Amino acid sequence: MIERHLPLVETGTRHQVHGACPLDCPDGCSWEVTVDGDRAVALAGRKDHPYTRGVLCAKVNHYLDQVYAEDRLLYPLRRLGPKGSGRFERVTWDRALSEIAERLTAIRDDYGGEAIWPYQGTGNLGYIQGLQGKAGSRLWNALGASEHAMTICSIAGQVGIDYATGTSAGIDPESLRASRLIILWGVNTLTSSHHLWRSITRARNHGARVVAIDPVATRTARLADEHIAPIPGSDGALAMGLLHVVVAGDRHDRDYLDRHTVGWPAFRRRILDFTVADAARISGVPAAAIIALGERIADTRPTAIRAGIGLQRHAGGGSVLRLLACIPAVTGDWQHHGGGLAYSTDGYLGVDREVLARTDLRPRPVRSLAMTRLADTLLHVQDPPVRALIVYGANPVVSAPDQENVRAALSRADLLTVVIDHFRTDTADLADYILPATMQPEHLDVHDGYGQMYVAWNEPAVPPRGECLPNSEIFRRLAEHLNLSDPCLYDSDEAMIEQMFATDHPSLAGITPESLRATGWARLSYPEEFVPFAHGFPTPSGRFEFHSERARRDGHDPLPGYVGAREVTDADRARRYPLSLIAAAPHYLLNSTFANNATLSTRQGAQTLSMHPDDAEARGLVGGSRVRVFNDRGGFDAVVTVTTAVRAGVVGTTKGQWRKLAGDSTVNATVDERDADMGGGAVFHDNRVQVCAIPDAPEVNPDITTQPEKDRGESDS
Ligand SMILES: Nc1nc2c(c(=O)[nH]1)N[C@H]1C(S)=C(S)[C@@H](COP(=O)(O)OP(=O)(O)OC[C@H]3O[C@@H](n4cnc5c(=O)[nH]c(N)nc54)[C@H](O)[C@@H]3O)O[C@H]1N2
Ligand SMILES: Nc1nc2c(c(=O)[nH]1)N[C@H]1C(S)=C(S)[C@@H](COP(=O)(O)OP(=O)(O)OC[C@H]3O[C@@H](n4cnc5c(=O)[nH]c(N)nc54)[C@H](O)[C@@H]3O)O[C@H]1N2
Ligand code: SF4
Ligand SMILES: [Mo]
Repeated sequence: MIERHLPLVETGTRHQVHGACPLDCPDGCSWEVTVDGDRAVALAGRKDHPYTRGVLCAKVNHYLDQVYAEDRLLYPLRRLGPKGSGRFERVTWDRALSEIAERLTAIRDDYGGEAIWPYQGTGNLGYIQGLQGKAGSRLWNALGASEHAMTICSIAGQVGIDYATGTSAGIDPESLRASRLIILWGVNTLTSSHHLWRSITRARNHGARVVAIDPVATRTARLADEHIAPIPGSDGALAMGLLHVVVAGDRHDRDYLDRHTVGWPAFRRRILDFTVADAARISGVPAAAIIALGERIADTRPTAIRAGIGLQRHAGGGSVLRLLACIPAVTGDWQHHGGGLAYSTDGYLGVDREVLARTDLRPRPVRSLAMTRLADTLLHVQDPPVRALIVYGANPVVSAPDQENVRAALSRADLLTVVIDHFRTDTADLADYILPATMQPEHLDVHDGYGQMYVAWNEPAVPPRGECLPNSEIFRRLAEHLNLSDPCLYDSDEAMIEQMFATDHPSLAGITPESLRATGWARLSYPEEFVPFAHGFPTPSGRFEFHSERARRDGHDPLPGYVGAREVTDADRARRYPLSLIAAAPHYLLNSTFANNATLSTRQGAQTLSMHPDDAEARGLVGGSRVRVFNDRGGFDAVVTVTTAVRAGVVGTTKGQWRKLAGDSTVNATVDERDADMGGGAVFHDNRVQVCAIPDAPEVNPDITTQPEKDRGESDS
């Protein structure tokens, strides 16, 4: 009999237990759960945490509502009736897991392990229960399952930056406090990572200027000193124009370029050949604004660029981040605290990830399946076909591109689909088995954040509701039902944490599992004024690589340059679908998480579509008009907001709403399953649509679709 490793839970009267937010957010907050008896009664940001500073966010303030929600999954369920009928029956864990194990074994015998696709999303970023540690990897590797490629979020930009700097981990975002010019490029900081605003405010108090570059006047852009609104996907041209201003004015840092970079002469020629007029024509940004910002960049040390993930969801997404990394190399900003590019800090926590993943357990090399090619892979890939899909921490019916085909693919009668989640999501509706997972106060985990430099411990605070189990425990039990013998498949959560910390990586100096468990959080062991590339770059040459042999070998241009969007720039498509749609982060939801929360979904309001007055007038639309937003892939309904916050030709909405709560379909019904230039990244914002009124639909009072931004009686961060 295998020992069960359920988390230990203290019981007693009111006490505090420290933990961390598990969600896919750069801020990686540390929190404190107040427990009364065996119930979590309050959740607050850790006051002593230098990044969280006692404040969570508008979403996670409602996290405990979700823990105790009536619609929370509490027991394993098995499908009754045809797929998608929505009828399930309660079964025991043993029954569910033994039937799943039997099906997986048969599939593996008939088609090989690669017919199994473990489809892990971003619902939990933990090292034990979530994505950072690729929870479940050991089991999937022992089975020889296909590898799951995380292409849905930030990969294109990571690959692009890596060609130039040798890593995708940029500067410490908190170093922005020392910046004199901050460029928030394709990021809606106040919605998607609001804790950074403190560092920005500190810089501003010392005279720094903040420029937002976004096709949409977001709440972040509105609070910046200057807003530049390029055509979506044209940022590479804008970056080249800015570089042209710096270099043509002979304001580049020759000394830095000589000592720390390779390929400068060729890249310099490319910059000089790309004129400000080219940049203005392609980006739609007036030449005067490009010249003014280029001169400001030339004049201001240190300048920091905070690039968002939204920026790279286009065909040229890798190339544009590669170009943004070049700006601080040309100006020499990489050598200054407060200068350089901040994109992700993923990688600074130097734990041993391989000991968690254990790819050595694979019986043979396996194929990799891209998360963003779910429909195509399930419908068309053979050799072997995918016969089992195990979905956890993900809601692909909502979040993946090509929604109509994702639904069709998940409706395949011959596909075994297991969904492990907290709620009956749109994806769970199409499952054969739904398994209930614990939520953050109910399990053990370790976290970092991809926009800060801390590590955090999440101690289980309360017993799991119903029969919920941690992902890690579900995988241990499944391994047992599969009769797998490798002892590492049965390691406890604590044992895995010990293993991942058993490294002498300098970032962990002074940090042990025991010390972390005691304190709840620690700053990684990097200098307070951290300048990551002060002494060189982790590239093959040890320098910043304008010219990259690795890029050339991977089939890319060896030099950085502008690569345009695909649909946005397609003239033929533009005739049929004249509007470029951006579906960015919603303020009150986190991806599709919280869409079933009554308070937050009310605050988020109906699916709105922001449209420029000219585009609205041309279609006879007014604020509150109900419209269909569509292209040849599918469509969704929305309520129009007429606003100059978007430029003409661009419409804006948000991701994340559940299909079954929003109507028949949501934004990703219009998005193509297509790769960006690098890393197979997704292209959510490189999407053309048409919009028409829904005949006879009553107008909706636009004031009730989204509540006024500042009048909600609670902190709106
Ligand atoms: N409240 C909330 N917070 C979140 C999330 C959420 O859903 N809700 N999601 C989390 C996740 S998973 C991620 S990856 C991050 C994402 O957060 P961000 O990095 O902020 O990314 P997005 O919201 O997709 O897009 C950011 C901005 O980029 C703009 N944009 C789109 N296309 C272009 C372009 O071509 N050029 C320029 N310059 N700008 C462009 C959009 O208009 C948008 O305002 O946020 C995380 N935080
Ligand atoms: N149109 C458009 N689409 C987008 C984007 C966009 O900008 N525009 N952004 C994309 C981005 S950046 C991302 S990251 C993806 C995110 O897409 P997904 O990875 O699918 O994330 P969510 O939609 O939040 O779904 C996460 C699910 O995990 C569940 N979950 C949370 N914690 C746990 C746990 O501990 N165990 C288990 N088993 N389940 C858990 C939650 O309840 C939720 O149902 O969406 C992408 N989709
Ligand atoms: S800001 Fe981000 S990390 Fe912090 S509580 Fe909210 S979602 Fe979690
Ligand atoms: Mo993401």
